[in-house]
Amino acid sequence: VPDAVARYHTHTVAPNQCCSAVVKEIYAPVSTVWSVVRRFDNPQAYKNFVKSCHVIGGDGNVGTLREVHVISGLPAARSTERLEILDEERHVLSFSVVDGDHKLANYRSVTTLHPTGDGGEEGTVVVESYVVDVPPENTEEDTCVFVDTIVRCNLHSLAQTAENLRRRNK
Ligand code: A8S
Repeated sequence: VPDAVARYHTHTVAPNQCCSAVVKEIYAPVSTVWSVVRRFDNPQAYKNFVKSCHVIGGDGNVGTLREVHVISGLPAARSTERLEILDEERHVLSFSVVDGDHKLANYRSVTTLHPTGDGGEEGTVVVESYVVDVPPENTEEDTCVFVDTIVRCNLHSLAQTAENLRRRNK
């Protein structure tokens, strides 16, 4: 784990940016978790804030663009996002935010999956880190608290989704 984490979760952070990471243990094999995470075209499979998502360009590989609409009640309605890394062997997905009506300028996240469990039940540790500009009227801390909350919610529902799939596949 340490090598892969250092490799993908070391970010260059400019003075006006902040960076953080969330870690979540999931009681399902990497293959099951990956089957959900790898679907750049279908984030609504586990991201509860996403109302709809449409691929607006690209062939599914790096450079593919999606337009995400989020549920009401959030300080934003839509986000345009670009696939940056999709590594099927190492289980790495990364995307960046390239447009939208929200405050998360230059957002980029990296999600990696790591197997756990020796002998018994197979599990997965998910690491998701991000870098984002701190909006002019905000502090670094408030920005990280806001984004950490969203990412934590997403990984919580990813766990539920993957653990349900695991139960079904047994
Ligand atoms: C993700 C991560 C984040 C998504 C944020 C941080 C967002 O979709 C929401 C609210 C916003 O204000 C910004 O992996 C934006 O999706 C839920 C619309 C980008």
